[in-house]
Amino acid sequence: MSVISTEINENIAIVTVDNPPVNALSHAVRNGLCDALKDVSDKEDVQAIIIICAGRTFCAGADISEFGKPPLTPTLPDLMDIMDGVSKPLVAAMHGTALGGGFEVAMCCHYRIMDINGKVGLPEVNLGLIPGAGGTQRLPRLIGPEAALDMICSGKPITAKSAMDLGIADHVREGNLLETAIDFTRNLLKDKKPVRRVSDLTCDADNEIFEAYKTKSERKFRGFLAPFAAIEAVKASTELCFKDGIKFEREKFKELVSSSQSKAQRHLFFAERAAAKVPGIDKNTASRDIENVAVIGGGIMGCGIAINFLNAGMPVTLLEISAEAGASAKQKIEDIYNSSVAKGRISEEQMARAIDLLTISDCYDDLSATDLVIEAVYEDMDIKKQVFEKLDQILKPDAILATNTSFLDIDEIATATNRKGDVIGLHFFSPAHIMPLLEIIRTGNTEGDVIATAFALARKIKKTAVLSGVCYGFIANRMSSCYGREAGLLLMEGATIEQVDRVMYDFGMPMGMFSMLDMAGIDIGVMARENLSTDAYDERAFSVHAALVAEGHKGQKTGTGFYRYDDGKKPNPRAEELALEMAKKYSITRREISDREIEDRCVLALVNEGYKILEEGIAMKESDIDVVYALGFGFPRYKGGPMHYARHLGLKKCLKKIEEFAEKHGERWWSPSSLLIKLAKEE
Ligand code: T1G
Repeated sequence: MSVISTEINENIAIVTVDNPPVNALSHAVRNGLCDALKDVSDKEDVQAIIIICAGRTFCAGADISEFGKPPLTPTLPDLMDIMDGVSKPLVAAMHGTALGGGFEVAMCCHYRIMDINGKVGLPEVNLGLIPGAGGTQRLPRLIGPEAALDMICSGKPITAKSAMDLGIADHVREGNLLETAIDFTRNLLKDKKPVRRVSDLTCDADNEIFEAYKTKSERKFRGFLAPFAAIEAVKASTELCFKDGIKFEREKFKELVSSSQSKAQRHLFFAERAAAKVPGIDKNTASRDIENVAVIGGGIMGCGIAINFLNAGMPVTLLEISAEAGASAKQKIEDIYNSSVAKGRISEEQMARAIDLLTISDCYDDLSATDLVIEAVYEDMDIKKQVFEKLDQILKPDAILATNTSFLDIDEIATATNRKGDVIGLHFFSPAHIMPLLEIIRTGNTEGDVIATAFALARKIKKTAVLSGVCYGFIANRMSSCYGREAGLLLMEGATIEQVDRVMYDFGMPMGMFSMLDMAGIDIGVMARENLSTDAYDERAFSVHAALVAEGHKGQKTGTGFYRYDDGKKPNPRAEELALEMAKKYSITRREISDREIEDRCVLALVNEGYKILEEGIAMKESDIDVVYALGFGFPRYKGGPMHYARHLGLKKCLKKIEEFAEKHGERWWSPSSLLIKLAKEE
């Protein structure tokens, strides 16, 4: 089947791209478009040309799977050159998401019309790139450099209305796009509208706007290369002629496409999509209809979980222990929505529609017709088992029973029911209505259709889901506790709170471990460890944490934790004293510790545990672990996740350091993963 077809409608040529699923500008598409445009340009009876796409969207960009391979001609810039040479009106008719190279193709046209629900955007920065087919030169000429900077550096698409307002779209419509495009083009010809090349336009701007934008971007795009390259390329559009600007853009693009950052970000792009591909579960696997949801527990997690489903237009019953507790939970949810309305993220009507879908209850019997129940009660095994016992008694036969537990053994929770196959873990990350990651945890008995249902639900609530088996902390928290262990031990051994945090912040984490603990509440982890036997974790590493909590230093919520917050953010002297006291208690000799050792121990603890999680079959593939740690804990996307980063460093090199740590700090935590040993040998 050809990916390009051409139809002549009287004096208009209609060139259609049909390359499912997203009409990516693959080599075949580029080749076909070049041939079609040359062909129809030569036809005397053709007076105008429309480019349109079949399927669900206009071209969604270059074919990302081609990156990293030798470029095949015609390249996208070759196609743009041909388009810029067309001397008949070229009209792009866009629907769906015209992104990246797709939007650049549209900007190479002389006129652009859009479906009212369509979007356009240049998301290349999300792949560690900049637009590489004229986007950084044409968009500023169309909408001005400042608006272009926002679109290109944010990578965020804009709606058809905004595109119209900005002067990108000439016409927006509802109804049949092709008919509209033909009518629009006929009018162009009737009115003898000229060929209107964007490359003929010019744009200029004060240099200050680029300096100001760079300063504004420092914090937001810390560590990333692409946004700053984009600023340079847009700046070039105001200083150089179009031809030289294109050359500048091309050079920058080439640097980025071969960079480790772009390879890492492209890896995550595909990894996030691959996570939903579970062996034995595919489009044909039956899943259960989930029309309504119940959440048990109206704490901050329960409320956040409920909001996900309310936002997806699903009725939610939130069960609390009393009417008062229920009212307080409803207030929490309303406060969250009110804050989104105040920030202009949603309208009053959207909030009203969501709240209308919410029912508060304090009676389990109200859940008897519920399709899916998610418990988000106190992180205590006995309490969770009591909840599941009750649910088992009242829920209808094919209901799904889910737990939001972060650590606990879900196989054990399931023993409280007579329907183990219907029990699954749905582990959300706080704040649950914002964090994009969902860990789906299958027990030894979870039915395949229950897993398939969970993945379908994740798509519906716009979460990226990763499948995990049952172990303490599943993938995310098990790995994070290893990183936390090393941070705690480094503090005892002589590193300072600020040093450990600075090193990992400079590595690219959103914040250091101790800052994160203060934000989340140090007491959460302390309470979780109280239920653990002391051979399950390194008591020394978390002794300062426990002592701080015992003295009321729980983190930001109490004003003091590892840091104090009464006068800016400074290390809490009490925490530093406790580090000395605990080092003495555990006879740990303190020493000067290098930044290099801090980074190696924190990162390689993640890597080693990640390979252990893989070899135990808890995670299905390395890329799943990368998705969990990038989306769950903000591992820098330009490093691709712990496992991708380990391969970037070299597994042999990683293994050697891990063996040195085992030598120095003992095998208990540093015994190298056998899978890592195997893979390092094969490297
Ligand atoms: N290339 C190759 N495959 C792509 C693709 C692309 N651009 N976009 C999507 N896919 C695959 C994806 O891997 C998945 O495959 C399937 O399509 C459905 O995707 C020169 C250099 C368009 C908003 O960054 O944002 O142009 O898993 O599950 O949720 O300047 O896909 O089914 O095998 O995401 O409906 C710029 C990336 C490229 C857009 C649709 N464009 N794509 O979302 O479906 S660089 C992008 C998306 C570029 C130029 C530069 C989304 C989507 P599989 P999906 P979706």
